[in-house]
Amino acid sequence: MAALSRCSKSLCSLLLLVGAVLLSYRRDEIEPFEIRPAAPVAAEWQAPPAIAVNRARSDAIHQAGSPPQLSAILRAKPERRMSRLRIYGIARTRAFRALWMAAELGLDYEHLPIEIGEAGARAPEFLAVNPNGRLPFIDDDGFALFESLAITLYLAKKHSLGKLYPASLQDEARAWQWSFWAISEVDRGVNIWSLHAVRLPPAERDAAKRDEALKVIAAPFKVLDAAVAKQPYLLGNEFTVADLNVAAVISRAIEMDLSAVRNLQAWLACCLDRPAARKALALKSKADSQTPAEVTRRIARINRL
Ligand SMILES: N[C@@H](CCC(=O)N[C@@H](CS)C(=O)NCC(=O)O)C(=O)O
Repeated sequence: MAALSRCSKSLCSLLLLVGAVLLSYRRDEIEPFEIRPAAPVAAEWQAPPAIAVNRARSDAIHQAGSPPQLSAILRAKPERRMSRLRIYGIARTRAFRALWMAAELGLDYEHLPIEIGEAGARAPEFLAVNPNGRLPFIDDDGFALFESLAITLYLAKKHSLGKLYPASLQDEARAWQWSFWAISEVDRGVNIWSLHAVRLPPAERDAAKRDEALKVIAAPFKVLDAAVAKQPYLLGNEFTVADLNVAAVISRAIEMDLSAVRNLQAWLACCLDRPAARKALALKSKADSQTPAEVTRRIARINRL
């Protein structure tokens, strides 16, 4: 009997030992996938300190007036210096998109028409506000943002929810759909076409690049043509941020032969005829006409167009 009890005791110890080994093995196995509780979220979101620092740097640029081009800009428009919204980028660039949206919304903003590259957006002063180094970017009362269509979507949602910016979840998603579509399907093609058909000096235009660009945009243009054949605007009967984004991205296509896509042509002309679009286009045309050939060459080189 005593032998039996000794035997069952050692059996129990053995089982406990095996159990402990198995448990520790399983813990080793699952630990990397363990889900830990998230850090508590503050009741009200606060801008991280870096953004405040950036705004301070952006203010410092204004006060110092550096680089020289910027001090000239500031001298020309002293009354606007206190605007909460600053739009950076000469209107010839994708800054045109942000300028159009700001005009649609009737915003009080300050436009800082800085150039691309080392002479502007990639100068240390501007990289401090926008490390992405490309145009456009905005500083909205300390909130820094780059990517042209993120800027237009942000401004429309902030100032025109339910009008220029759709109120319903599905329409909002369709506005994103068209915006991402424009950036990924047609932005580069239209840009290459415009450089090699219009903007570069005639002797430097590359016909092969121009024709290839037309081939690339042909299919997406048919998609857009069909979308605006069945209704006046991309989301229905009203002009929204979806129209502004797509029309702004392909605005230079107004100079193409669009006879194969008549609905697109009529829709684009209608969007670009809006008073706010005309205002932004006037800035863009002026900047285009003042752009020396050397800068146009640099645009083609930097952006590999
Ligand atoms: N996807 C970006 C593209 C920005 C972009 O490429 N901007 C051009 C001017 S239109 C630029 O800054 N190029 C000069 C460079 O990359 O240094 C946007 O839509 O904002």
